[in-house]
Amino acid sequence: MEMTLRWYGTGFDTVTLRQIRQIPGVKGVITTLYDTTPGEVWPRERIQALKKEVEAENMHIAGIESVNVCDAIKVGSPDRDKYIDNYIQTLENLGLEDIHLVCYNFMPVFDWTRTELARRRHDGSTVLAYNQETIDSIDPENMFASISKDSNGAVMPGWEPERMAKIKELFEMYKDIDEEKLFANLKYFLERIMPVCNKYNINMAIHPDDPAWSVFGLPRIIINKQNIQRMMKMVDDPHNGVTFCSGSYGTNLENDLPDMIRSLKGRIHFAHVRNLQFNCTEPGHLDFEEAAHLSSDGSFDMYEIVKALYDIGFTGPIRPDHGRMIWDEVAMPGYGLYDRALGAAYINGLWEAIEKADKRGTK
Ligand code: CS2
Ligand code: MN
Repeated sequence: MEMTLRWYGTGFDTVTLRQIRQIPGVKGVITTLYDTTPGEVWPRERIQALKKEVEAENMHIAGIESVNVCDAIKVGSPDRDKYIDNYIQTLENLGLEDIHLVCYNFMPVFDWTRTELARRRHDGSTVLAYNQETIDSIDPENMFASISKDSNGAVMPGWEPERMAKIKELFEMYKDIDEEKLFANLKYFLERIMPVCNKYNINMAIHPDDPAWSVFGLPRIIINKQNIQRMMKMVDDPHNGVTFCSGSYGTNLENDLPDMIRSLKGRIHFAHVRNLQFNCTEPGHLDFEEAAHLSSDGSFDMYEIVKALYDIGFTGPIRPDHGRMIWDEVAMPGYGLYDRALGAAYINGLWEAIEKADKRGTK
């Protein structure tokens, strides 16, 4: 594996490349052109400029998160081919710049869904949290307004104000889309982009739906082992793979994370590692919050997750996912420097221990 950190780019991120470079073992960043709109072509010059900026701090771009897929492609509108052509052109431009990993998602309307961006924990840190009763009581069209006051002024990925301003239209676009149609539209998209991925050896890594079930009556498909297997079989190409995100698949307690990782051997191109703390597991009253990465701070066994990645011979980029807001940092919720740096150090420690035990034959 290669330890990385997500960076939103100058002007969008409170964290600098130099700070990232100072986290032990981090030489790669996962980045994006944050001001592009889904559906538009990423100009090659802008990709080059981004690369230069990262390389000037002695790092490299380990992958892109995300090249977002526009709604026309997800719903399969008559004009989708035009947008897929643009996506292919973006992939070509990335390939020409020697970038070989692209994370994306196929979630309708919302990217991740949380009900709070700054829930206070026992230790005074603040974290993103999800409460089912709150979800059930709010109008999805007001979701953005209800949580954005805690965003510390940052534009949250997938929750861009321009998109949220069109929320009614978005729901309208998806009204006839069920899971089968979404699968079919994903297949169509993947079949069209695989040739360019093969040409430039670009690994496509679909991010799971977060949380891993349907919200607000919208269909969600990248939620469990069975559906990912279906997604990979329907376009059976090694470049059609996944981002294994423990914090997203882990929202659904039926998902056995280490078992899922083992079943995805060879097709996990990117890993997001984060821990969740479940406060209530009763359906209808489910409540969880994002914990520190350390196993004992939350509900997951992080050793088993990292060990499963080690055991399948995972060599791709890995990153700590959302962190808590600690030490009075003011940053995009989930994306401060401090707790993610602690997460990176912890995951590095787990990996080193697992690797050394393996080499000594005492796993
Ligand atoms: C990320 C997602 O912050 C997060 O939860 O893991 O927003 C992820 O970047 C997208 O879903 C990938 O397209
Ligand atoms: Mn993730």
